[in-house]
Amino acid sequence: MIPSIKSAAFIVTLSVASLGAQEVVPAERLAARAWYQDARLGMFIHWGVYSQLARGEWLMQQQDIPIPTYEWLASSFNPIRFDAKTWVAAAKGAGMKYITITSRHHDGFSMFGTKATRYNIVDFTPFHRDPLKELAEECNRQGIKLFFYYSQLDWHHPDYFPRGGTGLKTGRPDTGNWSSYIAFMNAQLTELLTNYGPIGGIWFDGMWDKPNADWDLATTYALIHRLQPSALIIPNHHKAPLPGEDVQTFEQDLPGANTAGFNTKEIGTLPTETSLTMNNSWGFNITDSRWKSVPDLVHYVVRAAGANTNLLLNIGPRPDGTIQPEALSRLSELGAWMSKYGTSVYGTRGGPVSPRDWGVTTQRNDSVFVHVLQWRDTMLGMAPLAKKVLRATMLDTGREIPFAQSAAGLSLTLPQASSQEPDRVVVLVVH
Ligand code: JFZ
Repeated sequence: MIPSIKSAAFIVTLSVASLGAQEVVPAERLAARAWYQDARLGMFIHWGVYSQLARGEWLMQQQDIPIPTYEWLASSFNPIRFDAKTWVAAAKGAGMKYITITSRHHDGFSMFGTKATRYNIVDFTPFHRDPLKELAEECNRQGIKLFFYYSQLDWHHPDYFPRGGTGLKTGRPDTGNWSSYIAFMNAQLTELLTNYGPIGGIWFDGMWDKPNADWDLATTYALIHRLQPSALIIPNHHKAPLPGEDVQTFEQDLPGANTAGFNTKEIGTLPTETSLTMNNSWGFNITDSRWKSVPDLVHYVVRAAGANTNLLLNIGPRPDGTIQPEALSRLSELGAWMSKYGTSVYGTRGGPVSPRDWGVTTQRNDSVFVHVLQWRDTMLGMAPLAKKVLRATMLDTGREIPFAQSAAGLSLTLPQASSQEPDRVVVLVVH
């Protein structure tokens, strides 16, 4: 008896450590994860002191900007045209269900009112307002969930010591107390989870800077889940999920793909997300004009949904608080597509046929949505479905289309592809 009990316990421990699969997750958090998966599309916002430099969010590190110089930049930050209502309306108009915004990026500047440091937007700038509070209130009014991006890496805080791989030339003395730094982060996270109403969750980033440090994640994760039991923990550590985490996120790649070079191919059992830039930058970059086209953005949303993954699509607002017109127009055109075709995306999970070059499938109850993305012809042959197809209609017109189902697969006779439509969506009723 004893050896088998032991080995059963061992198996549980192993899988907790590797995939977080055997943890006891409270019902409210499981419900929050399901809500999150149903949402499918969110807005990522990178906005901070760095936006003034108009060169992305890494310039402090890339140009070795010393702390006093960067502090001057912070002290002059005054986004007088920031309007939470406009931002939330832009997200909502794009068909997005949540917003994930940088509360503090690697530069260490807090974009919210905090008692843990004076280096924050309320106390350190002439703006004196708390944009996260304004956003939280507006999100609440417009029915959008708000998540906070929070950098564990800090190029400014003296106690971020010993240092990691970046932020080495900002001029800090070679001393510092790591456990004070962890306490500082926990104090800030407590504020973020206490002062802004119900929060969707925390999106962590930067642990990769010091992969071997003692981050004491267990304490921080338990703190978050104690303060808000349905807040999700979404870490961008580029590793397989750890205990306490709720979503596995992938940067610029669908799960399993690794064009970015730093994403893991280990996929756990948690909900997944892909974050994506709309041009090639996260933070405002004034010369980055490599904007993705609207059809490409539609394809990203649909390919993510077909891979059972959320898409977190980024904007980098300007330092005055306005959003570039190139981004705004794409958001509203994406929203127009979502309002017409969103039923084949929202509330779905990856469909019965895994992603293919020609497109993807999604499903909800007895509906399977066939998304034909990359196929010029009218005849499409698909892999076999386990269930019987009762009816096939086009989502946009509601017209029935001919189909034939056999052991070899399913063939669909589609209307002609049109250059106007990025996706021909077929609704299959299956039984
Ligand atoms: C991280 C941030 O550094 C970046 O500024 C942005 O916020 C993005 C969403 O997340 O991006 C990374 C992090 C680590 C690596 C690459 C990009 N890495 O280890 O190569």
